[in-house]
Amino acid sequence: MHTATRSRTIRKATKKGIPFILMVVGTSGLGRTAFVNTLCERPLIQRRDNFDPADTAATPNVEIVPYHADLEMEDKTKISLTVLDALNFGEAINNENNFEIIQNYIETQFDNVLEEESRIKRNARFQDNRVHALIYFIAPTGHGLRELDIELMRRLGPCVNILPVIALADSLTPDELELNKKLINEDIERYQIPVYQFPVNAEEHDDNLIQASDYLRSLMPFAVVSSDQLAEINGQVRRARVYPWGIAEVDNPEHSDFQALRSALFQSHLDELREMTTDVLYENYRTKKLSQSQLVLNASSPIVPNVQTDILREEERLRAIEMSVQKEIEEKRRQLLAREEALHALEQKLAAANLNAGVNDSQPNTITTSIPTPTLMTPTIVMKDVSAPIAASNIPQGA
Ligand SMILES: Nc1nc2c(ncn2[C@@H]2O[C@H](COP(=O)(O)OP(=O)(O)O)[C@@H](O)[C@H]2O)c(=O)[nH]1
Ligand SMILES: [Mg+2]
Repeated sequence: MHTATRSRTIRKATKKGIPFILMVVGTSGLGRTAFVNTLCERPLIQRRDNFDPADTAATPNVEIVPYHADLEMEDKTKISLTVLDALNFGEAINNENNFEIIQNYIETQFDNVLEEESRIKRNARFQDNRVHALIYFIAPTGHGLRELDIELMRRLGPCVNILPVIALADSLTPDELELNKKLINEDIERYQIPVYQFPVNAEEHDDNLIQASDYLRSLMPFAVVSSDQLAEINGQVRRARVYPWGIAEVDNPEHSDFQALRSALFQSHLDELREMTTDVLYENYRTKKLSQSQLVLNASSPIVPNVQTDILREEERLRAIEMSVQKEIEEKRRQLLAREEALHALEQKLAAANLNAGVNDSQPNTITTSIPTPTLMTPTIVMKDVSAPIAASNIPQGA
């Protein structure tokens, strides 16, 4: 379906607002809280004033804290926004654990969807909590990326749309900012960091989206200035950071890419980021996960043919025993019949002899009753008699 058509469908269908889940990651003090509050135009995250320095001494683990806001855009689009603030990131000596916690969080949301999709009866109240975008805050060092930045983005890029931003951008001069962007982009290329790629394919997307994408791509990584302060500039009230040496305006494209980033997230690329998450990132994860479980199955699969061969062999063995028992019974029967016939012949002989000697007819019975007749030999007795030695001797070798 064409993106524009799909977008309208989603928007129309969503009375409560389009769900959008945004994660913010960066070391403390890079302005995550200020950015979120500027983005939502309200103090969604309270700044931690009662900050206890003892907290940092223990280098606590990363903690992902959710915040919720219902937003209404200028074009009346409603967004049901969830912000996930990753606290304490990059504060440990070894940050391996940090990466893992964030990655696990994102992948768990994929796992939940995967589990829900494979259910026979769907849960009507299931919450799809897949993360649609991750804003990664890069320190305004004037150099390129730090090892921490490279590692985090490389690990998370395959499972979430990463939008890198230069934090506290007003602390750099325009020249420094330009150089910093160039160095970061070079590092992204050199280390093949899978950050979000604004779409280029004009056949799949409408012209407006491609145009917006071209512009946004040229700004990456976005220079961010956040502020909850208002300043009067040329008779207009604007959000800005005011210094004795000048003013940095949040919404002025000459000072900051904040407006461009906000409209990308909440307007031009809202559907695109959501679709990228569900149709590409999640699908890739799902394929990987399913092929992994297939591999596990294959690795253990020799057990399955083994079990089957064992069952077949056992069946064959039992059939062989059954057949030889059957044969033995038949042989016994044949022998008994032969004896019966011999007896019968003997009886007739005796009867004839008696007749010749003139003996009474009633006497031959004494002879017949002293020999058991075949009818007295019940098949069960025969089975018991023959099965034990036969079974033992008929087990196929190596069964
Ligand atoms: N210069 C400048 N300072 C900022 C900016 N955003 C936030 N700050 C300040 O940086 C400090 C840390 O910001 P905060 O939002 O609490 O950072 P967090 O630890 O990442 O949540 C605060 O004193 C903010 O006022 C910005 O864009 N530029
Ligand atoms: Mg904060």
